[in-house]
Amino acid sequence: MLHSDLQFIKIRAKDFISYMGPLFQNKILVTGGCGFIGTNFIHLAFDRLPECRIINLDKLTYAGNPANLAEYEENSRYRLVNGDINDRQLVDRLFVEEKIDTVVHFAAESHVDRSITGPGEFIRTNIDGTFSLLEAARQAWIGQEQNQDGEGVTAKSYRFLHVSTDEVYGSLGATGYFTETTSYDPRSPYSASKAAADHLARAYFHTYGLPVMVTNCSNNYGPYQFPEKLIPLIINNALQGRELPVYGDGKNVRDWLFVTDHCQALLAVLEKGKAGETYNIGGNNEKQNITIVKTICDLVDEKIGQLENKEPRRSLIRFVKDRPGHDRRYAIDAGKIARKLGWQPQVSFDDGIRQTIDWYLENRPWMEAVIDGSYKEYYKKMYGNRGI
Ligand code: NAD
Ligand code: TDX
Repeated sequence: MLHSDLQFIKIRAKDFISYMGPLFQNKILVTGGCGFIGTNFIHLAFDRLPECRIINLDKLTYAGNPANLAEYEENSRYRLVNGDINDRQLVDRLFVEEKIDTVVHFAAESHVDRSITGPGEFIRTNIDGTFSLLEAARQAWIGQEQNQDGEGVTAKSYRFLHVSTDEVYGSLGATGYFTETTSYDPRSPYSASKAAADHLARAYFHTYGLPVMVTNCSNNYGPYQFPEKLIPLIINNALQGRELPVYGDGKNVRDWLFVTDHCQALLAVLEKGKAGETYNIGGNNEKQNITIVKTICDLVDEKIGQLENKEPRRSLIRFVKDRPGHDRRYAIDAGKIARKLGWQPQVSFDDGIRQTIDWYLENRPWMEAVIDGSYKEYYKKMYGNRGI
């Protein structure tokens, strides 16, 4: 073979990689699968991908609840591994043992307020942990086949989906939208740690040809969400007749997406996405926090009646001291994923919020189990002496 032919063959992996193709008998490493979105994703994946095997690597922090997926415990297509994404030996072993060809990376410390009081764990899990996974994938998928220029050659059948957030783009004023080309401007330790992880993930595509895709999604809500986040916290307090804390003036805006719609988008990216690409995912559903809280109050009143003192639940609303550095508005332009992959949200906010409240009403033991001692301590620390 001529030298010039050899040169020709040394094409970067990213030049080979086009759209990914359907998932079929894939071996999927899901990280953080016992958390809110991971749980919903695994339920959807078992429904939609009947021949895939799912290995769920989860450290089972306060946010991870294996009971969410108890129905798969005996299923030969499911394995729960209680471990840390930072444990390189464990992660390397899983790649080899399970012949992992797909990664869906959810594992993270995910709550902005906790990142303000204790940022260290956010750096360890969100940045170091993502680095650990990227390195493990690189070693398993292209490590042996790298040429001297560090160019991977056969990464085509693999995919690494890094699940991220719209918060990396910072805070919007009254107008405008985040697109995939908006500059990063994270403003909390949480969003800064996610931004760092996103940059690392993209760097592994450009430098090593690792087939990475990144998604940046807006605020999710739905079943299995831990009651530190706005919607489940307000539902839980409203059911218990407790005060409903609204930060600042309550006029901060979020773009809400029902969690199953997010998971459908992730499947679309896995199957039809292109390596090296970023996809924004959003609900096109902007609401002020105070509107969300009032809506929940009214729906809970409608479903179970007013408070014992005959007052409506809106009487429980309390404006409290604002979150430091509180981003004012997030809004996603999800045009790219609609155009390129044909994804659009299916669940309206009216339907989604009703479904969510119904789920919490029907699953009171789930809520009771997660608001254990450590949650009570957390709640006291965050809201006990918060003032206005
Ligand atoms: P979550 O907090 O509910 O779940 C996180 C899961 O990760 C838990 O099961 C936890 O045990 C696990 N975990 C934490 N540290 C770990 C570690 N070191 N090793 C292994 N597992 C670990 O989070 P979520 O709301 O389901 O979010 C999932 C992902 O989606 C996160 O990366 C988050 O940044 C992103 N995201 C969330 C939203 C949202 O609205 N919730 C929106 C956009 C993006
Ligand atoms: O008690 C509260 N009162 C209140 O007014 C809580 C918990 C929140 N809020 C406000 C703060 C925000 O403006 O509600 C809004 C939503 O707050 P969170 O549920 O904490 O979400 P947010 O900070 O917007 O971040 C969420 O969306 C993006 C997720 O937690 C992140 O993981 C995701 O990346």
